[in-house]
Amino acid sequence: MIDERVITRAIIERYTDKILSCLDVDVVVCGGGPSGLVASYYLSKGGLKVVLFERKLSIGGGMWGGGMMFNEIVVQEKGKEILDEFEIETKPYKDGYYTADAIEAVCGICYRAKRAGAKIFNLVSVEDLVVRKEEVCGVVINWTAVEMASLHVDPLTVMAKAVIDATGHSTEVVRVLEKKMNVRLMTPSGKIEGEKCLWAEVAEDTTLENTREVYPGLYVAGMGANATFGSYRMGPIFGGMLLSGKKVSELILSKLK
Ligand code: 48F
Repeated sequence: MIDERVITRAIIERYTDKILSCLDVDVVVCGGGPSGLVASYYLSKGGLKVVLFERKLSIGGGMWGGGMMFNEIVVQEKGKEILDEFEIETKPYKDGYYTADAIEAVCGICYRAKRAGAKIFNLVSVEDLVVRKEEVCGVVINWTAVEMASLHVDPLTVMAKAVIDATGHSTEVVRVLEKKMNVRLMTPSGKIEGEKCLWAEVAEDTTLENTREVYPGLYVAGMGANATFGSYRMGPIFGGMLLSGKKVSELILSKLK
């Protein structure tokens, strides 16, 4: 016999337990695209308590659609090594280029991040930060549905030792800090430098260089790193995103461990 009351109670209780266990964590990852998911995996594997908030219903960001909805992605040798770790199949294309199925890549990375211990919440947007003594020490979250309906509903907070802005092109979290706190970021101008047009070769390298702390307690990874530090976009080659997720995890692990 199936009792609807049990189903409802199970969902509410389990979700409540899950979110209660994430109110004070080591790392909050904002955005569940490739860089945020890879970072969550390595950070969790390294023993840190990690929670990821993704605005949309689906995790995966810009990876599902490959290039222009042709759902294949391209990675170079170093990116392939990360996909190998996730046991995602890659096929050699030309010297130094590999392809992978975008769906397998998203699902595989997400699955392993979760199994490594990361808590993942979809349908939740990071709308603000908690900043104390010139250091980011938490995020302010709300249901995406509240945001979409422009409802006047106050948010809740999650405290963290480190926050990663992995929100992609929009660099939403860094933008909030810049707009509200009038702070000097660790960029050349002290502000968000802004994304440049597409140049895959340069952008892939600079994504890694730009993956770093941009303000005490706040790190940038993925496309957001290039947008913050004023570099190029790269289009549907994803090695830089994967490597950026790994690099930000190493930076945070060496700081917190
Ligand atoms: O854009 P996205 O995939 O970020 P990424 O990891 O990868 C970029 C590539 O997909 C591609 C590219 C190159 O290869 O240029 O664009 O840097 O994923 C970002 C995720 O963050 C979510 C958004 O819905 C997406 O899934 N997001 C954005 N703002 C917020 C957010 C927010 N304020 N709170 C929660 N999630």
